Amino acid sequence: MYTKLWLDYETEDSGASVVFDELNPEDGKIRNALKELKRCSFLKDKTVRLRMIRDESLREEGYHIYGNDPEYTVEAASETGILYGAFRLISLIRLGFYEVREVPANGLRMLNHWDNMDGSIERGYSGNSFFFEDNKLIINQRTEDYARFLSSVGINGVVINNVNVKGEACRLIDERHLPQVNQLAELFSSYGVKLFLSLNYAATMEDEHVGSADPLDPGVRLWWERKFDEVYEKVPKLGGFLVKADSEGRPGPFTYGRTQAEGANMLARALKKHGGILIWRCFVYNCQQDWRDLKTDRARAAYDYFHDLDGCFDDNVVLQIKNGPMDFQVREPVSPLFGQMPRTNQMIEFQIAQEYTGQQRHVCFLIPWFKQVLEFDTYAKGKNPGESRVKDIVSGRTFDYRISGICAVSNTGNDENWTGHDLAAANLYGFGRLAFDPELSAEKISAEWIRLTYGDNEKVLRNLQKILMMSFAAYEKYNAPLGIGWMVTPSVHYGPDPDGYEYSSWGTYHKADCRAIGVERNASGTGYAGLYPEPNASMYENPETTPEELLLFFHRLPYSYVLKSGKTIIQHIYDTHFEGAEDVERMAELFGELRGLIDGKAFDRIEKRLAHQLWHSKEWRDVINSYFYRKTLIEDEKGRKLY
Ligand code: GCV
Repeated sequence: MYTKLWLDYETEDSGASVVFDELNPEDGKIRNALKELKRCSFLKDKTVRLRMIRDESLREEGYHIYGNDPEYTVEAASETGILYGAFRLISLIRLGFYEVREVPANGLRMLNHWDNMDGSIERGYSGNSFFFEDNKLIINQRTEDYARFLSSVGINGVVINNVNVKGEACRLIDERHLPQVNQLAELFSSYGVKLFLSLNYAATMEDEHVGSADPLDPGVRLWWERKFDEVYEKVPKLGGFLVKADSEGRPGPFTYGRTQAEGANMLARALKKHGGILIWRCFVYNCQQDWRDLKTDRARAAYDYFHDLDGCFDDNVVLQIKNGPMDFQVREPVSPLFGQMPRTNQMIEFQIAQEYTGQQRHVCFLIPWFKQVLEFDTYAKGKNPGESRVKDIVSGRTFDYRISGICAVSNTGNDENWTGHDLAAANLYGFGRLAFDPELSAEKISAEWIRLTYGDNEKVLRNLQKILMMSFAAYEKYNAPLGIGWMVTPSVHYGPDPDGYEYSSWGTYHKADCRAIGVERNASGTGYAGLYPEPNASMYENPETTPEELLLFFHRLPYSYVLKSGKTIIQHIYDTHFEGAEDVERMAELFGELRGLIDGKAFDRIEKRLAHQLWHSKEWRDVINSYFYRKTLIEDEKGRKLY
């Protein structure tokens, strides 16, 4: 058994009576819309008219919903729009109905699963995969419920296997798995979601007749053409492929002295006639760096490898760029690639799997953070407001991209509650809603999720919303300070270990000594700050104008440097770490007040995780504060206990 998250309204066929207008009730999406409306007992005695209309402004996925109790109409220009509209109507009725006309802002709204075919999940914190077990695909009711979740929040694409394609996953595009891949593609498609696969770039190496993965080798090209012909014959609705190349041990075009564009285009051309798209990741960097090397800056890597290739990628390639230049730290600047490749399709990659943000054992509602990233103005089109914020770029508006959008590394697994921490489901729901409509506020999204999941009790809404809305800031406070990142335990990425990555090959250093901390990334350092268009380059160049939450990411500064608050860096570190743990204490209290108001099993699960978070936040606090105390021997002004 598993919970049904925000769609927990299943009852016997007792919902709305549905009238069809200009549409085929036999279409899979329409059938699913009908099924959904029939499931809702609160729609009993209501009539819902589903109407297909010609209205270009609604495009492929928009809808118009209007009506007065007990009669409602969902209009759309496609079956997908009708299905999304039906889901939206259901939540609107539960939340308080008002008329809406909505069209998604982003073309691609995807989830990436890092699921392996043996059933494990890389960076998975909620059990095993529900897509794979023992090197086989799983398709069951849970798969369908997952498709319902995605569709209900407007997610329209899913990559089911890990970008690190290994073992049996290399054979996911072979005859033996394709019938099931097709079954899955059909199932998802009937919910308006396209299926994608991650691809092993070097698959051709395993064919003894080819023995190469050089993108300019005609034998390699021919192999992929034939392979995609076979795949699309068996899986006609496949959306395309995602590739991680030349990164963290994955093979890629660099092995042959070719560029990332040559590698991507080779695959994209073979996909073109099938209408498939190729999503190519920009997470390319040297993970064998010498920590003594003070010149190489990992933060620059994606920009240095990709920026000059603008205009070289085919039009069915889209570059998938992580939100920041490093790797999903709790605070990073926005990747400087956004806005600086006007002739190359781009999409942004977030991570709702909480690899560095508490691994779904800590509450960390990420939507306020994602909003900050999306609102960041790249000034790529000069100073006109609203033209080149990250959200304008990835929605394709700024440069008229043919393909663009938003994706996130998924946080789901086969745990009873899907996401390990019950409250982590707010990130799944919230990501979908935000990808559909980046204008939604984090407050609105969290309120919707709470009410759809836990009902309308005012206190539940108030307390849970407070917990969610304070959680990201709390986590940031007890984590690595002022944007410096990477004070986690290596490899598992959980718990504090301030020097864990300091003398490693991963390029992630804070360089704390007894006098100063931080990496100089302005012109006198690695020059990273200068990669941004003005006025951002100048803003980051100077510590006085750098946003303080990123101060140590951009600058190396003495502990005595005074922040705008009037506090020194060292005092700020002490204070924020004490505050972070206090915030968690408050979160646990707020939750404790909800005993008896939410389902007992869910209550117990959340209470246990909050107790762990409280203990762990104190561990973070004491380790980080003691680390800096021992480095600097500077006392806490408030005389609190340091070790
Ligand atoms: C899938 C980080 C993670 C890896 C992950 C990688 C990536 O480095 O720790 O587990 O690999 O990002 O995004 O490809």
